[in-house]
Amino acid sequence: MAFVNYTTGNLAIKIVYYGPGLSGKTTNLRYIYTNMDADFRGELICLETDTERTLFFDLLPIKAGVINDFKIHLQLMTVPGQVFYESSRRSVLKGVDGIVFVADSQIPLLDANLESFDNLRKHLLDQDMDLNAIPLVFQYNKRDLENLVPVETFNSLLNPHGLPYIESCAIKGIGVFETLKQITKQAIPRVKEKITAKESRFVRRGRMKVKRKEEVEVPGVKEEIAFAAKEESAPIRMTKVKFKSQEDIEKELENLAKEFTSRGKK
Ligand SMILES: Nc1nc2c(ncn2[C@@H]2O[C@H](COP(=O)(O)OP(=O)(O)OP(=O)(O)O)[C@@H](O)[C@H]2O)c(=O)[nH]1
Ligand SMILES: [Mg+2]
Repeated sequence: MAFVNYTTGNLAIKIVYYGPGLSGKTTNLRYIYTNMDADFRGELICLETDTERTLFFDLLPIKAGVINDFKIHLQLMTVPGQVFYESSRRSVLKGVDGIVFVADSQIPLLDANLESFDNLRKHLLDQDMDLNAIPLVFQYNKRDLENLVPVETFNSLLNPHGLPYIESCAIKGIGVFETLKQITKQAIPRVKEKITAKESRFVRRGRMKVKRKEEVEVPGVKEEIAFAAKEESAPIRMTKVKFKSQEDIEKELENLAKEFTSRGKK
């Protein structure tokens, strides 16, 4: 669930990039980082092994714009795809507001994609979340390679409900910003709904205007965001944390989520 701080006027929305190992999740975040105006994004935090595989998660905070006077922050996170990092994936999914499923389009990896998708469904169910009720976008990545799973096959196996999907080549940035736009377009109205429903139980609180019990406005949340991409890529500077205990990571994840919403008091 998104974190809202009515005193600072900040709203943090958590978007998780999920998918099998090496499908290109971290590559998406790196591309966004290097191609986004530095004023609009924070540092890229990567917790990875010596071989650059994601160990716990990657995190990229993004200021998605001020709408009216509500500041929207996106927390883009990836899970580690390697099968044995189950507990890290579970932790990262806590409180998720939107999911990008990054599939690897190479035919030999079809089963790995399906397993990862089942794994996602299972982790969400364990946390009482229904995959069908969460904003979801598919990214069929590595379309530059040969021997590819046809898009129709992916759609019939992973995406029978016809949700948005993007064919991408994340290393070249093709489809990366389009994916981000699609998921925020879905996630923002949902977050707005949830907050409205939740807060309607309370009377006047900070910046919320309560008219009648069920008629509550969350100021400044609109459905679509224009990302401030720039023409030249920035050199990548990221904070790499090599080793931490699972417990430390869990705490860090919670703090990070809260931290964004408490920044920049008005
Ligand atoms: N050819 C090609 N390679 C890609 C593409 N996207 C990512 N890669 C490469 O695939 C490899 C894995 O990419 P990552 O982004 O690290 O994969 P990941 O999903 O974060 O992997 P884990 O952290 O282990 O789960 C890297 O060598 C990338 O350069 C693509 O669109 N085309
Ligand atoms: Mg990764």
